[in-house]
Amino acid sequence: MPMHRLITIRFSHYNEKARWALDRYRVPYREDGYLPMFHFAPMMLLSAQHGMGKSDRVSSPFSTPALLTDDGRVMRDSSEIVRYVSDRFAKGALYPTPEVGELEQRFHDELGPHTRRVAYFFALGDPALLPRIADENVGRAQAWAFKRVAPLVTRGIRRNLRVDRAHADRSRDKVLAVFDEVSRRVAGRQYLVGDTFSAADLAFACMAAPALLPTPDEGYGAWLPPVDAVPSEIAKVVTELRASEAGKYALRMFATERRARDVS
Ligand SMILES: N[C@@H](CCC(=O)N[C@@H](CS)C(=O)NCC(=O)O)C(=O)O
Repeated sequence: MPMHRLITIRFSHYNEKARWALDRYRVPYREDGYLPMFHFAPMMLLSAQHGMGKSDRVSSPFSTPALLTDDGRVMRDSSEIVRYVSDRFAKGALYPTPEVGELEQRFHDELGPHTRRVAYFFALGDPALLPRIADENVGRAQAWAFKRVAPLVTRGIRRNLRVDRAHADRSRDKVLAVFDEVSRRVAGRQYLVGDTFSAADLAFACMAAPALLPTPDEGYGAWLPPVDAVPSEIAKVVTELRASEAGKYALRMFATERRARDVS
C-alpha cells in the first residue's frame, strides 16, 4: 500500500512540526531522517523529480521537511504539511480560526530561526555535542560518516545561518521577547487560541524546542541534547525559559498533546 514518506533533518524543530501533525492523526508514514548536509542528496533527487522547492528568509530550496503523500503530492514546508494533515485527516481541526495560521507564520518567522541560531551557537562550540547528536538521531553508517565531515558541516552552518556570538546574542533577545509575549498570552489559559489545541500551539511548542530542549520522554520526536548536557551559559537560559509561563505551556503541549497521541 502506498505510504506517506517524510524526509527530515531528524532533530530539526521545523521537521518536528510535520512529524507531530502526522503522528497526532496516525497518518501512516515512513521517516527518512538525515543529519545536516546528508539531507542534500535526497532533497536534490526530489528537486530533480518534482521541481525545486521555494526559499524564503528562513529556508533554502533544499530545506526539510518534505512530504511525499500516498497519492503522489509533494510538500516542502512544515506549515503546508500541518495544514494538509489537518484538512485531510482532521476536518480542519488544527486551524479553527484564521488567527491560528497567522500565529503559526509569526512563530515560523520570528521564533524558529532564532532558537535555532542560539542552539547551534552552543552546540557547534562544544566538541562533544555534535557526535552525540549524530549517534542519537540516525543510524550508525550515517552517524559515522557525519562525524568524519563534522568540521565541514560546522563551517557551512556557521556561514549559512550566521551563527556567531553577535548574531546569537541578538537572537537570544528575540527569543526572550517572544517568550515574554506568549507568557502573557497563555497565563491562566490552556491554549493560545480558543479552548482547543491548534496549529498555533503546535507551532509555538516546536519553534521553542531548541530553547527548551525537551527530551523524547517529554514528548519531542527526536533527540536534542538534554539541559544537563549543554554548556552552562546556555543551560542557564534554557532553565529560565523552561520555568517561564510560555516554557511551561510549551512543555505541557508536548506532554499532553504530543506524547498522548490518542486523539479522535
Ligand atoms: N519554511 C520551512 C523552514 C524549514 C527549515 O528551515 N528547515 C531547515 C532545518 S531547521 C533545513 O532543512 N535546512 C537545510 C537547508 O535549507 O538546506 C518550513 O517551515 O518547513
